Amino acid sequence: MTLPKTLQQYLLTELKDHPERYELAMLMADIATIGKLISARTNRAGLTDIIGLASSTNVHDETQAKLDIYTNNLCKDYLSNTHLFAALASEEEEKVVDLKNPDGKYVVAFDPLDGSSNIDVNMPVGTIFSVHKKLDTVPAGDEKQFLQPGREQVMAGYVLYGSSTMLVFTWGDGVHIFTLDVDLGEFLLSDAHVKIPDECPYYSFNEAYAPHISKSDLRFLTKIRKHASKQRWAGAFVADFHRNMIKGGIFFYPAVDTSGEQDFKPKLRLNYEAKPMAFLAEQAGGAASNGKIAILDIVPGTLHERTALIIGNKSIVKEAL
Ligand code: AHM
Ligand code: MG
Repeated sequence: MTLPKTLQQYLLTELKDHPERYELAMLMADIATIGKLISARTNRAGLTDIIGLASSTNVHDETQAKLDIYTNNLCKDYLSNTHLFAALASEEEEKVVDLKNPDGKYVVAFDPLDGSSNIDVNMPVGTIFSVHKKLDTVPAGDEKQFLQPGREQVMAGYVLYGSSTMLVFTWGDGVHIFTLDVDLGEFLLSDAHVKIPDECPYYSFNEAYAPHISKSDLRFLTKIRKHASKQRWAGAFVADFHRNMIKGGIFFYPAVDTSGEQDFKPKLRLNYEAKPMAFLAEQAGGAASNGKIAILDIVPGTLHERTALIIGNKSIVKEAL
């Protein structure tokens, strides 16, 4: 019987050739554990309502809020105990969290539960992470730890909680996919060195925004619609990115103006949404840009900075530039 490699086996095998990756392998194992815990909790999200009704408490709204908070606290608490990370940034934290690990050599940025409104309706959600080396020139809890360009990332990836739970990551030598075997409680290697197909059958853009984007973005959208024959919008970036990486496609979230005053604003966050996915996209032979420069070359100005994003098929991303 052949069984695919478990994540642990994979990481240990890699360490034979790259002993310098020891700490990153440990970090990956920690993030995988967090992914398993969040997977178990999101799978029970619908049941929490039933349990709430049984005790005659309507916890519906609270439950949703709880899941965002639960995932954020889990990342924070778990990682502060592993002593590998010095600091954490998160969509759910206004400021950098100093994890008080003086020996920590890395800092991590999280979107703990991307697409969290999908929880209401049993649709996919994800956890995104981006790892940088800690800068020794500033304190661990300084925002500057996270104002490093995406090119400096040493590891990045996501966990997708969909029809199955998948861990997708890169540490700079391709993109590797592991699928959670719930019975074994292990992530098993399902695809190594994934490449985005050259064909681009899919595009992901929220069509409701078409009347609210700039003229140049609309011209680009027209091109995308010609290239791709199918439109998909999961409402969770992780899920849309994943489809496009596997099947071939392009994801487009430009700045949007809903005020009618030509005040175009982007939505997605640079540090814990665009940067890690751009690292994955480039490692899978794709590209990512904000319409002007590669996402990985942007030097973030603030922790929660937002960016326009075009990511996926390389030749189409190039057309936008
Ligand atoms: P979130 O991190 O608060 O969940 O917001 C990000 C999400 C992305 O996952 C998704 O692509 C986008 O917001 C959907 O936005 P919209 O509802 O405007 O279509
Ligand atoms: Mg998000």
